[in-house]
This record gives sequence, structure tokens and C-alpha cells, in this order.
Amino acid sequence: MISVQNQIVLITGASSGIGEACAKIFAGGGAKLILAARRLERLDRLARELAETGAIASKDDIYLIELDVRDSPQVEAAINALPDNWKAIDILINNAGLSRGLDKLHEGDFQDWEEMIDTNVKGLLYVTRYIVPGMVDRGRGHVINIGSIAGRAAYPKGNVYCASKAAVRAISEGLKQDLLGTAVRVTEIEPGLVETEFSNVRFHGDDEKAKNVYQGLTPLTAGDVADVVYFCATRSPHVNISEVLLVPTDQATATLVHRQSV
Ligand code: NDP
Ligand code: 8X3
Repeated sequence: MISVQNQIVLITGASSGIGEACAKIFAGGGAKLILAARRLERLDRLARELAETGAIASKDDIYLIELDVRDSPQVEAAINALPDNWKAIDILINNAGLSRGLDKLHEGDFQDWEEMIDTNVKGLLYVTRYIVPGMVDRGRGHVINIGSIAGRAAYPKGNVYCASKAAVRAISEGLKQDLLGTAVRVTEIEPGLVETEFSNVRFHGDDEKAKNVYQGLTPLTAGDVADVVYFCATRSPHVNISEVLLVPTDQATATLVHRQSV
């Protein structure tokens, strides 16, 4: 196991769910965190919480970026504007992502599609494109992409979300191949059902519908996923965990789920 003490970790989508849980576990390991998301007030709150609970020594160990990963010039500007002591990013966690809607493809909403493809695919590409060259130059680094079980097989009405996560899988494989011969590692984590704000976002704020997704089963928590991310990041430098599929015990495939009747 290697330490993340003083390593610089950039987490996209750190304002909620899996990204927030990653921030907490890496802070606990002594990492310096660059936290990015659109909701700066949420990042501020998280930074204060980490400082108050002693998870980080001071707020100087955290750098916050208000960032929409869909906006390529904004991503470029944010990376270029990092102060010198924050530029050498060791670990990039490409976590920002969302699903929008659960509709048959022929009834789908164009706006929902754009949001998913722009965030989950293009946003991940932009952030990676601006950060990985520095990793290659420095001869060290680790890119951890949050894919999904949905990237392995489509499920009914999941069409575009599943496609976006299949793209994350292919991009992760391709990046690993392109970085062969460098010391930069690439990992893709593919969770099944995790109870976060994910379903609230998918159903455009319909919390009742969102709750039903996890009804009668014990889903993964954001912390469960963060544990696995942390495990992958702390292996010896010669070990690359290429992919991890983690699901709740109550889930066998994207569509086969065991629910206790209530
Ligand atoms: P949450 O909705 O709780 O968190 C999503 C995060 O992504 C938020 O911090 C949000 O921040 C950020 N985000 C969304 N759009 C953008 C954007 N354009 N620019 C920057 N940040 C953005 O969901 P999860 O924690 O569950 O999701 C995290 C990742 O895990 C996603 O990639 C998701 O697809 C994946 N995943 C989730 C599963 C689940 O069941 N929950 C299962 C498998 C994978 P903000 O709105 O402040 O910008
Ligand atoms: C998120 C989980 O249920 O859409 O990737 O596959 S699910």
C-alpha cells in the first residue's frame, strides 16, 4: 500500500454523493484536494466540514473550483489558473456525471441526451485532456474514471445513459493503451445501485420516484464506492487495477435485483 499523504487529488463532482465521499476518504489519508463542481456553496460547506472535523489540517489543503465540465474553455482556464503549488496533480477522479430521464429512446428528450453526453463523455474527455499531459511529463499519475454497471449492458429506457457509460469504459481502455510505457495508471470503477442524489437528478427532482429505485433493497453507499477508489489509488505503483465492478449484494445485473416486499 502506498500513502496519499500530500498527493494532489482532483475530484470532479465533489459537491455530492460519490465525489464527496471520495473527498472525505482522501482527506483522511492526508491528500491535498482540488474539488470541482458547479455548486460552489456545496464545495465550500464540504471544505469547512473537513477542516472542522480535523480531516484536513487546514483549509489551505483544499482548493475549490466552480466548474462545469461541459464547458471546454472553462475547464482549460481552470486548470491553467491553478496556483503553482497545485498544478502537479497526482490523481484525477473523473466522477462528475448524471442521468436524465428514464424513457424509451423513441420518446426521449433531446435536452436530456445532450446533458448526459456532454457531461459523462465530453466533460470527462476535456478534464482528462487538460490534466494527463502533465502526468506524462512528470512521470507519475493515476486517472480514476467512474463508469457504471450500465456501461456493460444496456437496460430498458437506460439507452443514452448506458451509452454514455459504455463510452467511459471504452475511453478508459483506450487511455490505458495510449499511456502504456508511461507510469500513469488508469482505473475504471463500475458501481451498481448507489443511493445518492443520482436518481433525484434522473427524475428531475421527483424525490418519491427516486426513493422507489432503492425500495426493498440495500444499495451501495457513496462511501462503499469511495473505499474502492481509495483501495485502487493506494496500490504499489507497479499495480494497475484496470476495472472494478461493484454491486450491492441485492443486485446481480443491471436489471436483476432482489427486493424484500414491504
Ligand atoms: P450525485 O448526483 O450525488 O453527484 C453527481 C455529481 O456530479 C455532483 O457533485 C454534481 O455537482 C456533479 N456534476 C454533474 N454535472 C456536472 C457538470 N456539468 N460539471 C461539474 N460537475 C457536475 O450522483 P453520484 O454521486 O451517484 O454520481 C457520481 C458518478 O457516479 C456519476 O458519474 C454517475 O454516473 C456515477 N454512478 C452513479 C451510480 C449510482 O447509482 N448513484 C452508479 C454508477 C455510477 P454539481 O451539480 O454541483 O455540478
Ligand atoms: C447508475 C446506476 O442503475 O443506472 O449508473 O445502472 S444504474
